[in-house]
Amino acid sequence: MLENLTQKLDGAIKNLKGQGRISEINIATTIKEIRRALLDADVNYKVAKTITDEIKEEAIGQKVITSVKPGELFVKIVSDKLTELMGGEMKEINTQGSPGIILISGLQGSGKTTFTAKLGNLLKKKGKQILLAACDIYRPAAIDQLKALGEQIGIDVYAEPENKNALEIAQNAIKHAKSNGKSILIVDTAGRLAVDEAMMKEIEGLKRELNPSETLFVVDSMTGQDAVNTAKTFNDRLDFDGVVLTKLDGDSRGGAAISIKAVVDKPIKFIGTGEKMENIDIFHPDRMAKRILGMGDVISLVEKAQQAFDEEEAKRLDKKLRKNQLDFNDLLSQINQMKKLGSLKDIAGMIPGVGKMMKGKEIDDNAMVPMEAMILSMTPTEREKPEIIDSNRKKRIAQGSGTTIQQVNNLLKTREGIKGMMKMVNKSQSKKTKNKKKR
Ligand SMILES: Nc1nc2c(ncn2[C@@H]2O[C@H](COP(=O)(O)OP(=O)(O)OP(=O)(O)O)[C@@H](O)[C@H]2O)c(=O)[nH]1
Ligand SMILES: [Mg+2]
Repeated sequence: MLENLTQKLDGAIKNLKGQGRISEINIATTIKEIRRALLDADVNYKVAKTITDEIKEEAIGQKVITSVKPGELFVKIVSDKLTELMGGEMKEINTQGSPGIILISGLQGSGKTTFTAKLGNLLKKKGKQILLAACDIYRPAAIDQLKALGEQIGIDVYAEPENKNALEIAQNAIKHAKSNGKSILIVDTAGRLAVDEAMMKEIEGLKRELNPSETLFVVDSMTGQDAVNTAKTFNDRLDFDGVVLTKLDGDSRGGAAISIKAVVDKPIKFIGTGEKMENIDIFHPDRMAKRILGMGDVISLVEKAQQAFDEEEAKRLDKKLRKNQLDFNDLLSQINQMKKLGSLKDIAGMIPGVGKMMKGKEIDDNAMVPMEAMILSMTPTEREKPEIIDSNRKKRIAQGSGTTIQQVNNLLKTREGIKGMMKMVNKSQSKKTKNKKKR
């Protein structure tokens, strides 16, 4: 996510790192480079100019604090400025009402339908009763798309395939939600290729009549400056409550994330980072700023992990680990858990330092595939008692999984490595408990 910008900002700030203090002279190049980096990332020109002017002013005005190096101080100033620019505090959505109604708007292909389902899934995990309404009456496949997603995440979808009146469908969906004990209704609507009057009228009418507790505007971050312009046009007509930036996982240069709040004065509330239902993040300006500056985002990573990991499964594994009984069934289950976290590249970017370390290196999301294939080629007994895997079995496993004997050997070694590590953890844990007992 936004690797290019991170890389360039890092380069710009590096110049300052060796300096004893920040001065008008040594900061000039850095500021210029930061501005260029922002412009290259498609940040709105005015926004880039204002923020760099402010950074400069603040940096020069800083008293010299001997304990803080100028480079670090400067990174902090930039991080604070970026945070402020992206809205400062995280802003929650309003789901009050019976049901609370969330209206989704945006251009064609921006990711509205995908987001409708992702948001439903997120709210469902928080224990809410969700209903999705299919109000895209133009594209015949739209209803089926939402229904398929609803089925996948176990959420009801209200649709009327024969009805050509979006407002009527939405109103019936509200009734349906009420009589079926649903607390939140998310309304997916139709998009157009470009802003056009008919679409604007329709979405305006929906907002007026439904009186939603929250109206969200979904925009594809890969469209760069256009994303900001469309947001402005929609906001002028719709006065929406928040922005959803999708496709931040792709080649998006990220400028939209940085400029939208400044230009439209509406907060970004969610970001989409992939096609899967789990690829949705609540937008936290401070965490995003840290991520952009390559400082990592451990909090988001932990939250993601907590969401993806099945607590029961974690407990079971922990028990086995402590008894030193880890087998390949467990490794397989770990691989499946990892997959739920999202792309390895995104995960790497969230760990401080790792994103930078991996810069320019391709992180292969398929790295786990051979490992998984090899484990799947083992018999149940082999997975439980890997020590019985002799050269004949190795050969069979390699053939079955399309790998080499060397790879099978490596996998077996990996397991030994994990076991060794666990032994160490166990030892230090038991020492800790012993110490506690002493006290
Ligand atoms: N990589 C990536 N793809 C996404 C994301 N969000 C949506 N997509 C993909 O973008 C395409 C369009 O998404 P939809 O949800 O159908 O978009 P829409 O706004 O409902 O489109 P219309 O109904 O035609 O107006 C689909 O292929 C999605 O899988 C995202 O965050 N990242
Ligand atoms: Mg759609």
